[in-house]
Amino acid sequence: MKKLFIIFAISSLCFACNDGDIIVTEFDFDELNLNNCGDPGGYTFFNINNSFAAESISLILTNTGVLFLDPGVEEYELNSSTNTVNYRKFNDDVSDDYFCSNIPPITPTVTLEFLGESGIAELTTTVSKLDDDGLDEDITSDLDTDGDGLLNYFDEDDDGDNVITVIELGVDYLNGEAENPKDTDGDGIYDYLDIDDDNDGVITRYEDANGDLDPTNDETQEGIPDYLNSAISNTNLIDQFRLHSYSFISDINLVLLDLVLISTDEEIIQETLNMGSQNGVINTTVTETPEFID
Ligand SMILES: [Ca+2]
Ligand SMILES: [Ca+2]
Ligand SMILES: [Ca+2]
Ligand SMILES: [Ca+2]
Repeated sequence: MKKLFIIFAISSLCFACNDGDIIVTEFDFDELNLNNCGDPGGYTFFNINNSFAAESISLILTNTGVLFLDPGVEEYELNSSTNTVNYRKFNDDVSDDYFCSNIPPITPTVTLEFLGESGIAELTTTVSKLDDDGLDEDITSDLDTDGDGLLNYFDEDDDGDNVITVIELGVDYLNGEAENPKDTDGDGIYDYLDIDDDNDGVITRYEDANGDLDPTNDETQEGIPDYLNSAISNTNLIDQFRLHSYSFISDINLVLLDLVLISTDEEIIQETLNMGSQNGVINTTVTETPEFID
């Protein structure tokens, strides 16, 4: 068996046989071209290069749980049956369907294939959650002012009074005309962190006469909601949180380590092969109602 030991150079790889013929090819996979399909239990990752040669590098992972939800690094041992890597060259351009459709297309045909015999697949997931509530909140902080389980940076109602932060900040603050967020009762606690915004002794969440979990639409005196009117103290015992929403985006990077690729008569060893990154592998809006705990 011909052997060649290569330390991977990120964008290109050439290897030659002992007889001097150049067999492969440039590995020239775009780092931002990682793609995937599949579901919990079986994911396929692939990176296609149709620019200079019709070639692909792919990884099938089986027996996984749900991926992409939690930040961190997961490692998977490669083998030739359940967690498999393939490097392939084709006789024509190859599409995503080749990897993702239930019935793979008949064409193009594979002209050269290497199978991963061993190695490690290292999947790094980065998650960002944002509430877009008008504040520049510290995404490294564990602060959860209202104790509802949603950290402030992805909690759109930071004080848990059922009036969302973007409303409680005030228009003047949002458009840059006020230096500080609104503090209706002047007690030194900004409304978005104040559970009793008018300081009348009835918390804002309870000044919700119609009980729709929205204190902004309850006006005993026209033009001013009860929760901002210290002359009105309606009490409606509501110990529930409103529905919350925040954006959830996860990005991934996939690297193959100590990879041993074999074909019928060759073996390649690579210390590191970066299969690339995929931004927004999940890009969605999460809605949930935090559990109210006394
Ligand atoms: Ca919270
Ligand atoms: Ca917030
Ligand atoms: Ca408030
Ligand atoms: Ca009031």
